[in-house]
Amino acid sequence: SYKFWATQPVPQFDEKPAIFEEGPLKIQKVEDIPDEPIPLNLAPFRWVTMDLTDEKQMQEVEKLLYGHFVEDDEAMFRFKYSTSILKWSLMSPGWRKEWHVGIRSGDTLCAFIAAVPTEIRVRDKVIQGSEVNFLCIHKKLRGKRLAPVLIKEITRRINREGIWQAIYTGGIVLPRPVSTCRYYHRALNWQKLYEVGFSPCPSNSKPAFQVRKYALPEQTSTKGLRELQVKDLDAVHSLLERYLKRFDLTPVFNREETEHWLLHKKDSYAEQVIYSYVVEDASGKITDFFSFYLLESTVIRHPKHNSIRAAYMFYYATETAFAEPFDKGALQKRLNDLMADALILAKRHNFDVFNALSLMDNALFLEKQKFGPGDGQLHYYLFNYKANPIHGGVDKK
Ligand code: YNC
Ligand code: MG
Repeated sequence: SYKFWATQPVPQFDEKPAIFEEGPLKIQKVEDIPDEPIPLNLAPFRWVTMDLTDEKQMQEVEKLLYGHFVEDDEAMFRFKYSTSILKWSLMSPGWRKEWHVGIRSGDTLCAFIAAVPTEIRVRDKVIQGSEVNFLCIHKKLRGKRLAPVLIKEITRRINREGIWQAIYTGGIVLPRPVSTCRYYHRALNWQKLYEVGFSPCPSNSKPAFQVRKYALPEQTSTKGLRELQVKDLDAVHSLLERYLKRFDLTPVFNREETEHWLLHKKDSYAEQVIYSYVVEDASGKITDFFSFYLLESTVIRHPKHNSIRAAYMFYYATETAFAEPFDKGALQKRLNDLMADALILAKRHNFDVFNALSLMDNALFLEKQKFGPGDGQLHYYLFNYKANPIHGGVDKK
């Protein structure tokens, strides 16, 4: 019943889940990829390449997503990607203008899809791939089979660069997730989350009790904790590289990418997106780091609140994971200490909620730090790559 996805090089649901050799599904050559766009047989639409260095075009993308991007099932909240977070997400090292694809009707931008290059490691194999995101079609143009056209066009543009694999995520089930995670939420401003309808009050509780339950200390407790600085990047790059090897599906960041994804640059962004902290021990060694990013959600039609400021757990790592012999209890303790401080810092920066997924080592701290499971799932997909199912990090080791 997946009319489009049944035609694509992705694993299908009827294929037996046996253990198999991992690798590409379909091999092609660049010279066999058309150098003309996929036909858009739907007047008055035309393809455009969005130049996101042009403030006006960046604002057009922001506006399309502001009105039409991902909502929750009850249409209470919608992701609100600022131009700062779009710049951070879509202009990462190696980005190409041609991978910021729009459809205009007359002058109006009415659909978008984008990708950036990334190295993806699946178990012991490293793939030169791409990450696809921001697939968005104006609400008035839904259900017209425009999404497959956008996907085929970005595939063509990526293939023209000799790249044949992609990673993407989504809340909906498509053929066929390589991994599935659950969202967890930790209230920082419970009263506001309650008012906007995000956090219900349990029947055996009262608002005042809930507020107390989620209260946080003013001060962090980890000795040597401070903001990430340029001088820390080599140490953080090495620590992150080693830490990510503990998991089966990760990006491979070079030093430049580590800088881009983790270091806030005041002069480049109107608004701070990435918040990163390191722990420096008495000898000056970086022993741990963690990071989270800001993504607001619009509260749709609410008399008092316009948006929620959500912190999303991003990358983290700790030397504690490399103790010989491996000590899971020590790792758990260290991660809980670090994440307790992450919550305090997010609160200090006026975030309303801290979100994390059931991946990496998160199961070691989610419950203790008072995260609760949400309704949402996030499915991970690989395009043109067959891989055995990938489970959360903690289950594995
Ligand atoms: C989705 N999210 O199943 P079948 S996530 C992929 N990802 O195809 P139509 C999707 N496919 O079932 P509409 C999808 N949602 O017949 C729907 N589909 O095989 C499939 N929402 O097309 C769907 N953004 O145009 C069906 O649907 C076909 O008008 C139907 O448009 C869909 O960015 C959409 O949630 C999602 O803007 C654009 O509803 C629209 O409904 C919308 O008739 C709100 O399409 C925003 C939203 C999705 C966020 C994301 C990741 C996208 C990944 C795309 C796949 C990339 C593959 C790799 C390419 C590079 C390869 C290389 C190398
Ligand atoms: Mg459509």
